[in-house]
Amino acid sequence: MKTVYTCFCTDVIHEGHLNIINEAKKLGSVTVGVLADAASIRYNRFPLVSLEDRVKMAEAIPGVDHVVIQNEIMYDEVFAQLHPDYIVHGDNWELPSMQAIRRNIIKLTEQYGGELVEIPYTQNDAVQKNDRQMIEKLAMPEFRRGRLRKLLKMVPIVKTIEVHSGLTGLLAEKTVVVDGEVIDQFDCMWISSLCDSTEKGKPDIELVDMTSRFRTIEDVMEVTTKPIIFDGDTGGLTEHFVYTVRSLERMGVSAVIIEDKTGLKKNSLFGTEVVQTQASIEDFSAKIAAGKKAQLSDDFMIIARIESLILEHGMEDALNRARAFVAAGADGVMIHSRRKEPDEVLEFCDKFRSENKHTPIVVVPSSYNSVSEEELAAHGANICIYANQLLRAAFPAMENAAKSILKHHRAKEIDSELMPIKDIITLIDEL
Ligand code: SPV
Ligand code: MG
Repeated sequence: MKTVYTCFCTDVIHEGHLNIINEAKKLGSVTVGVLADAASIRYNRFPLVSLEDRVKMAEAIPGVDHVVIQNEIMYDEVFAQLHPDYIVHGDNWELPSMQAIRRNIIKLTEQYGGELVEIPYTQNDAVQKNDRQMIEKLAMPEFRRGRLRKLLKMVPIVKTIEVHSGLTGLLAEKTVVVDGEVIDQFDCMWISSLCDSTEKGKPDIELVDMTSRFRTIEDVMEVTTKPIIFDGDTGGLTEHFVYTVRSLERMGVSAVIIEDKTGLKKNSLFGTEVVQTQASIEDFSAKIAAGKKAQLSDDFMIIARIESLILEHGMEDALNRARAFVAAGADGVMIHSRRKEPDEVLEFCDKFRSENKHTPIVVVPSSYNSVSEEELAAHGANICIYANQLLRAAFPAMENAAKSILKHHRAKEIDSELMPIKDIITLIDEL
């Protein structure tokens, strides 16, 4: 009997999947591969249903003979282990990521034998509604909030990009890169105090109030599903911070990072060029403990940001603080540095990890930007935040356009460097 293989990356079985199984059944014995969590996240979207339950769902489909877990998006392992006679797939190959998969399957059939059978993709109102409902569910506060903790267990390092508006949120949500056979996208979003303030033409000194910062979160949340880490600056007064924690939880934010500074906060990238005061270990620990006490949900995280390296107070001070803040209840630590090289951050990670195996470490490689995610993960870092790149990319492009129009007294000269409005509009979903 011939063998047939098809891969499912879905949280619900709809008529389209049943159709694929029906067609597959006509060709031979059917094995369904359920795409594993980490691969699902890279390729499509975050699973709403556990892998175990997705396997059970596939097993329950009439006509399915075997169910296996497909660990990678590409089919190399499938061909090497199962040598299927047929790969059955819907003919919906529009996205570049889908085309890369198709190329991979064709390459493997040439290498191992076998045939790709493409079935007309079922696209009706019910299937589309199903899809929209899944996206809607992913965006709900209850689900979105817990996603960061889940991601920390699923991926080697949580890749997080700065967003400061609905549009930048859409970029974080939808940008997918296909590099040969590697497909990747961001896991998470960072609402930076620097970029949120700069976008409003204000300095990054806790001047933009929480109501306005929350508005930015709402703008991003309205059009995205990925989890959010909020830059809470110093957290403000402890008496105020406890309210911030509740508001963020209610909105569906996954984590707040607060930094151990007191008085007028300035941006860390100024380092010791400006006057900045680190909070005492006791005071900052009390703020963390109060936040944790106020927190109602189990999945929200309060992460303590340590400014000892920024303020040149030394590695021992940084490590002492990390120990104290974790003891006070912090769910993670962020270590920041403004050196050009990653050495001191990697040293911190190594030393902290040697005594604490599990508390997540957050890093922000803005100035030490030559370090790779892989290297950071190898030293025990769990979340990598690209804290300001989208804003810094936009500003020079906008300034350039403004100057060109002023210089030429018309917009023709700059037009070739601008994105067509039609392309921008396709980013935006209409109901
Ligand atoms: C931010 O993005 O606002 C941060 C990171 O706090 S940094 O600007 O490097 O201090
Ligand atoms: Mg900040």
